[in-house]
Amino acid sequence: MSLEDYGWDETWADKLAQSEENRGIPARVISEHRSEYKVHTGEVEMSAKAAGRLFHAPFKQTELPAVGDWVIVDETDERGKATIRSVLPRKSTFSRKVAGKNSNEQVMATNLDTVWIVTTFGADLNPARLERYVALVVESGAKPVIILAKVDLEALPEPILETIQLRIPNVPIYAVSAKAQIGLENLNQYIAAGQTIALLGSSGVGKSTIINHFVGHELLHTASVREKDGKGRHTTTHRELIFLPTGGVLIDTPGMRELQLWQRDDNLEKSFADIEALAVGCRFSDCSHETEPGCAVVAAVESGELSEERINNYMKLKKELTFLDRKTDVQAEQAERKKWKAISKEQRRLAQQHKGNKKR
Ligand SMILES: Nc1nc2c(ncn2[C@@H]2O[C@H](COP(=O)(O)OP(=O)(O)OP(=O)(O)O)[C@@H](O)[C@H]2O)c(=O)[nH]1
Ligand SMILES: [Mg+2]
Ligand SMILES: [Zn+2]
Repeated sequence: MSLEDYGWDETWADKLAQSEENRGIPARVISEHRSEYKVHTGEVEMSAKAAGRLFHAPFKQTELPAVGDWVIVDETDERGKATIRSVLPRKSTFSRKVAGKNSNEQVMATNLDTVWIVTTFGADLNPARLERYVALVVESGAKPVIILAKVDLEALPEPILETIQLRIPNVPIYAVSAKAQIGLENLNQYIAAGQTIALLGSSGVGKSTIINHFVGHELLHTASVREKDGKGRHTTTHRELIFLPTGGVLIDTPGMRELQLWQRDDNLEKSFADIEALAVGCRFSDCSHETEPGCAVVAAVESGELSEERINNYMKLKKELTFLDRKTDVQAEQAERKKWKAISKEQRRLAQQHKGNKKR
């Protein structure tokens, strides 16, 4: 295996050459566990930690090494541990809002070419959520692909794929079964030396089982879903990069518990290009497509050109994004206020000192 099999190419070599901290060897981050990293140099795998300077300004939390990153590591120390000196600029960043109150961004995986969004028919099949995953993947800079897994379990109602496809146009959808070996050959086209693919989806949908198929043996632990509600058991607990014998890289991820969209709404435009195109015909340029007269979007729903479901989903997503934006604004404002407080305090202190000096 060489670095090229893992995705290294001239673009990365250029980035390395341009990097300030370019003494050391390039490696790819395979996993992260409590700030302990595993990296691979193409020759060996080693443990590594991030250099202290990466924890301080001007570096942001989101710039710390993440699974999928190309990094520069130096020689291992006496304990066999390498230090990650720097992270090469990413070509794509998959992140999400951290579950919980604060709208903080969490980087999940980087430098992805494709993301396989895995779902199953039945309780897990939720077109609105699929749409959100797709928006998130497009936002990250990677290409989304939808995989309807475990199709051996239930006979799919004929039009189900078409229904999803109508709702989410331009994203390939494949029905597969890793157990019964159905449809997997359709996924081969994404696997190639240098290509990085991450698998996303709820726990128990069969992500690790699909990866095991491409690895060729039971590399990853899998576990049956709970009988009473069909929910997975969160068997995979951390993100991990897996090098395929054929070249190419798959990233296994734990089943997602909560998926919220991360601010910027230009991806909304990309995912709902049809609605944005219709909106050009609205009488008011800031039309909310709710109550305004001369709304081309409402007209399209009325004429049946646009499905009611799709417009509802668009509205829901838009509301969620506005909410997140507002939340981020409030946080930014608070941080700003805190900063000014500190500055004026410092000024008062200096003024006092100045007075004191004069008296003396
Ligand atoms: N019938 C059937 N079962 C499958 C198929 N693929 C996976 N399974 C089973 O579904 C269960 C969950 O599979 P996993 O691969 O562990 O699911 P996962 O998505 O990795 O789940 P987490 O790691 O918890 O996120 C296991 O018992 C698998 O054997 C399939 O194609 N058909
Ligand atoms: Mg798993
Ligand atoms: Zn309108």
